[in-house]
Amino acid sequence: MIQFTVLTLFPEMFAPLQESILKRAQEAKLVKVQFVNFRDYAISKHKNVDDIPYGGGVGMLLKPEPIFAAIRDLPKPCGRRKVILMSPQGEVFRQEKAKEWAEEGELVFICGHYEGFDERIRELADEEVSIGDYVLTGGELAAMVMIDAVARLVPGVLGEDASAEEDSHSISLLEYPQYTRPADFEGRQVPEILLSGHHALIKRWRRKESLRRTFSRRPDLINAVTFRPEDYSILEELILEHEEIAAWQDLWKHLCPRPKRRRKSSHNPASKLSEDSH
Ligand code: 4GY
Repeated sequence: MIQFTVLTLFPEMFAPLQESILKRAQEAKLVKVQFVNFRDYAISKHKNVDDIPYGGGVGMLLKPEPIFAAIRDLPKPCGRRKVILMSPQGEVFRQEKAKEWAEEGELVFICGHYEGFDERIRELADEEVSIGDYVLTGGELAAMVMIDAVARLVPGVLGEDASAEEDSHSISLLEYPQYTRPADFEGRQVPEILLSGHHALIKRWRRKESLRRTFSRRPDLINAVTFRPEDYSILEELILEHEEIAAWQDLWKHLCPRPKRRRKSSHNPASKLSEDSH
């Protein structure tokens, strides 16, 4: 069981976590999500959680006291606990981080709102993490994204046979195109190879299309790809189909198959001829 604790002024925003796969995971006690509204820890009679910035400037900042009090009031964790601050100034959240966090006992997400945090709130967090280079109105959507990405890695959440592991490997390489029935949809055909039943050729086709997609859509991922010896011939084909790919050739030239040393043979007049010439 992994526990997600969310510090937020808007727990109602998390309704989407009560649907579909995460709903089932919570019913099966594989995942628990709980909310702490840190407004409950505000001390002033108007329950203020924000205030104007020292030194002037626009907008309001979250005050430190309610968030400090909420964190201090959390019950002792059962296992390992990590406190995470949602912020566009944090390290960008990736699959690797989701895998790491899936091993924790409890993840506490601090969701800000308004224009920002009082800087002293940052010391409560073990990590400051962003879902990407854009600014949201609050950390809630970011926390939901991270909870979803981590929860699906918890054993049992995706079901017995479905492996989250397989698609997380393929983050460094984009997925190949997939098709289901019908084989002909209004004249749009499923690639013939997929109907052939030739497993080795299908595997090669999928690898080739994954590589093609990654080069064309996410060239930033290419440096992280581990090329395999059997990729060499695929990559040679791709260069002929997309000249731009030749620019990356240095990444796989070490896989170039060495030409087989031809044995001396009296049945091979060509090799005999070339030997005579020396
Ligand atoms: N991007 N990744 C993000 C965000 C909203 C003002 C601080 C992001 O994680 N969080 O944009 N958060 C801001 C709103 C206070 C958080």
